Amino acid sequence: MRESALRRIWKQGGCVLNGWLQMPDPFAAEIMAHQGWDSLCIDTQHGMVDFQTAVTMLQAISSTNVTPLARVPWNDPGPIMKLLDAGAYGIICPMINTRADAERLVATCRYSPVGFRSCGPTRVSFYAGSDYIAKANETVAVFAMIETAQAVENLDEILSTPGLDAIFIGPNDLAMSMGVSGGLIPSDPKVVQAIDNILASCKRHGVKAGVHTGSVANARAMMAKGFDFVTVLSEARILAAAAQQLVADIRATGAGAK
Ligand code: 3PY
Ligand code: MG
Repeated sequence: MRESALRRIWKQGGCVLNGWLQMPDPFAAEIMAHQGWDSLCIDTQHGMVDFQTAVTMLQAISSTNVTPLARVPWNDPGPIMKLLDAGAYGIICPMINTRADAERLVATCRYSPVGFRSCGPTRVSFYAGSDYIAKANETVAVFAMIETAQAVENLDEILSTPGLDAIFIGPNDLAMSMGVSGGLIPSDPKVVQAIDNILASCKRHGVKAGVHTGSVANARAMMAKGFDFVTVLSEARILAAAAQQLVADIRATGAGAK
């Protein structure tokens, strides 16, 4: 079985540095895969990526040892199982608000007798190796997104779901569900406190804690707090920021001015 870098890092007690892919392009995914991230997540919820393009992006990531993950649009077994069959070594699922949501998500990602994942590892058995079916249940990482006030209320029940590996905080949706404006770098003290509380609960339950961050400083701060999985921006945001800076630097010299 091809190794999951994510699981190796967690076993060693480290923090996984995860990149985020929203552009529907295997070349962009390949470029990102060669930049030193531990894992890369293809965002099929808010990213511009359909299933067929996700397959080509997974193939591009396969040219490296970066662990491929996918965020799914919803807690729906059909698309989740297809992305697992295509090669995702982990699933990040939005809006897990109750214990029942979390149980359904875990069962979707696990073969019988643990869950009800249907057997058909069409591409992943070539990516992972011929022992994929035997090792899949212990390899695939299941992330429940905690991003609503309801999820925070039900946190202990969600975190005690057997087989749930990790949670992933969506700061935008969490803030909005708490009645304040969203953003990847939360500033409202209520949201900041909620994130600290979620992290502390994860530590108590032995569940890995992940968060989406909006800058290098924000990512470093979350790592220092003890998060086990930190995502920074996305390739689209990184491209936009770098291009904006480059254009501004050239304009600042007066070059090209009419
Ligand atoms: C959010 O901030 O709500 C997210 O889903 C980030 O991935
Ligand atoms: Mg969200």
